[in-house]
Amino acid sequence: MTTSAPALSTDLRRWLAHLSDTGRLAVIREGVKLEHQLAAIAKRLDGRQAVYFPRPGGHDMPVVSGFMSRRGWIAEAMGVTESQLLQRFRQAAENPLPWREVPTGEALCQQVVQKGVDPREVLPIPTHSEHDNGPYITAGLVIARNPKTGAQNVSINRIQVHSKERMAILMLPRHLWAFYKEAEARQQPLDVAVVIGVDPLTLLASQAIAPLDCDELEIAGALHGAPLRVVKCLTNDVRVPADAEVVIEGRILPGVKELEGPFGEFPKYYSAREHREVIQVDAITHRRDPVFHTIVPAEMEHLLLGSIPREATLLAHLQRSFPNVLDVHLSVGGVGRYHLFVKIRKTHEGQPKNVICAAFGAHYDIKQVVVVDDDVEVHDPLQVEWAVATRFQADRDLVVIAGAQGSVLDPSTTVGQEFGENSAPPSHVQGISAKMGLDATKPVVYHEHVFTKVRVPGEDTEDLDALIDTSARVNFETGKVQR
Ligand SMILES: Cc1cc2nc3c(=O)[nH]c(=O)nc-3n(C[C@H](O)[C@H](O)[C@H](O)COP(=O)(O)O)c2cc1C
Ligand SMILES: [Mn+2]
Repeated sequence: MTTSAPALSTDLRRWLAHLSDTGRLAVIREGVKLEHQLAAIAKRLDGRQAVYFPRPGGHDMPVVSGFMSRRGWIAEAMGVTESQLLQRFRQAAENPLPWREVPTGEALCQQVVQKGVDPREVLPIPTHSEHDNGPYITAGLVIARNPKTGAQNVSINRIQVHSKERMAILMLPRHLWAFYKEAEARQQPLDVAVVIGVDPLTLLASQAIAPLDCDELEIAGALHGAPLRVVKCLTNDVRVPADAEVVIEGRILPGVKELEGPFGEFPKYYSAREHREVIQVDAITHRRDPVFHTIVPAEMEHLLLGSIPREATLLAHLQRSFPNVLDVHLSVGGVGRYHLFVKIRKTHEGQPKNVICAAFGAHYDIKQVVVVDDDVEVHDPLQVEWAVATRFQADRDLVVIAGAQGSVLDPSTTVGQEFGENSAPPSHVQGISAKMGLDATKPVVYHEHVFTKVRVPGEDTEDLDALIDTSARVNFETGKVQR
């Protein structure tokens, strides 16, 4: 396995040039509208080509989208094959590499400094989905420091830009939220940087499910195979990737909330309009001629950035208790979050149900677990469905748990709930969900060939390139082959 990634994926512009050189980047004509049209085009090309929009909505700054929209591209950016992806990510997550700080003068992201400006005027921020409440930053890495320890954290959070100096942010109860609550308890704002336009591996590292106080920028360094160059923000102490395209410096204000949403989210539904925390903008810094990155919600770039680091963590978690767990996959149909497929080498009849229970506890988003044998490819949903069709019996192999915590963005968890003044139930009852596990494994011992998968000797090994005669044409009147 290669351990150092190729340099092209440690730099956004080189990665974009590489996609372009290999026919994977579509350049769209100038003047596309930021409202809906840009996202519509990016969505049409989702998973096929990244998209580059010069001068969208009359802005000088171009927008790029979809440069991480295939599993194979992400593996390529990491310098490994698809089958090594999870192992490589896990290795980096377990061996973070501290960053290296550079002075302001060496940081590309601070070449241009703007204060007192409206983000909507400086930046080409798209409005994505039909019912979105205006323009949203969807690919911003929010970096903050733990007020207690000073350790940094990185996450992507959707940010609604609704006035000159203020932006509303959705923080689910994870690390950024914990830092904010700590600052708020001291009646202090939480300093943040919103970093837009980073290299593919730093983007991926932002999604690591790491322990509190593990700075995900160090996981980015480990993925790069070299310490990430960072620089201190100009108006606060947050350290940001020095070569990022755009950085918005600001503070999440204590005790201030403004209405945010609706917004089309990863499950392909809208999340409700609610009061959310607010970022006060202090400065915008950027490279000369920067590129702005937007992620179209619920499309492949969004789903994969979340699902691959999660798969890596879930695999590590399950393997700690069950060494015979071989692989996991969060299916695209399950929006890369809700449906987990687990491959095991089963030795005891009860094992799959234990694995199911452990997976439910590994992440609250997981709603359905299917356990399959080692002759089933978990990354292929057709094979998993075949295993369910032929190895699963609902009265014997089904596990159901009622009333557990699920994803607050799963609309089916709201059925039967009272809706409050801003169309959402109170937060402590949001996302209550059943869990379902399916043991789709075959018995350890079975009669003769009852569970032997049909195969034809040679089906995997016959050399078709050598065997297919491309110059031959058949005369179907005579049945003879001609050349
Ligand atoms: C495109 C994208 C958008 C996201 N939007 C949000 C969001 O609005 N709020 C949120 O809490 N998490 C969001 N996430 C998920 C977090 O970024 C992710 O869970 C992250 O790993 C959390 O970091 P933490 O474990 O350090 O808290 C988003 C992820 C992606 C890829
Ligand atoms: Mn974290």
